Amino acid sequence: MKLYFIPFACSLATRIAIEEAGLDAEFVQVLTGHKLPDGSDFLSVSPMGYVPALETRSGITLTEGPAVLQYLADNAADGVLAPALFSEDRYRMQLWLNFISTEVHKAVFAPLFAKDAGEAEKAAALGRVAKPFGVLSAHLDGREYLGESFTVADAYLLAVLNWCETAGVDIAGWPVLLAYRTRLRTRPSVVRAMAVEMPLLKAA
Ligand SMILES: N[C@@H](CCC(=O)N[C@@H](CS)C(=O)NCC(=O)O)C(=O)O
Repeated sequence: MKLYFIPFACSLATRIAIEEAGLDAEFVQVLTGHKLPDGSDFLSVSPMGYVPALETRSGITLTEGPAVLQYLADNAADGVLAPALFSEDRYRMQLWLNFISTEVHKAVFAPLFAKDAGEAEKAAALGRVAKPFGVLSAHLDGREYLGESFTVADAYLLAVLNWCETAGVDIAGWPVLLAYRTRLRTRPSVVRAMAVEMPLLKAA
């Protein structure tokens, strides 16, 4: 498997999943201007220019984080990254993957990081934080994970919550989310994944 990533982007969730499950993958960093280290164009792999993108062993290319994460989960040992297929818990995990992707990642953080977003757009994005963070906070109150055990949805949420400070979102206003992020950052797979990507982020 070949995993295309940008340090500390949402693709961090896929690295955490790979670490968590002990899967074998080659990582390829996407550089400025959608260039790949061999000089080729990442847009020929991922037409939107988005990470994560995954080339599977069978040769298909998957984009869209929730799809990539579920592919990894289905190629890991049972129960390591996701509840069993067709179980209620599996659908709940899918619910959270979609929620994080649409209500948090794209609705809030994408505009806050977008170079072409104006002040009004950024202010509107900040105004959209409270509702989904409130939902997540209420759900995680008294729970260790989004589901019964750690899944790729937690990896995705952690990757997104990592952006709060850079994006100007004061996570201290949601103590449950802050505690969840602090806890997950001590998980060995998360520690390893972040340790690999931090020097790459600093060098980028
Ligand atoms: N819909 C995509 C969005 C992925 C996405 O926004 N990726 C960002 C990093 S978090 C990216 O690759 N940005 C680089 C760019 O836009 O050129 C998904 O869910 O995977």
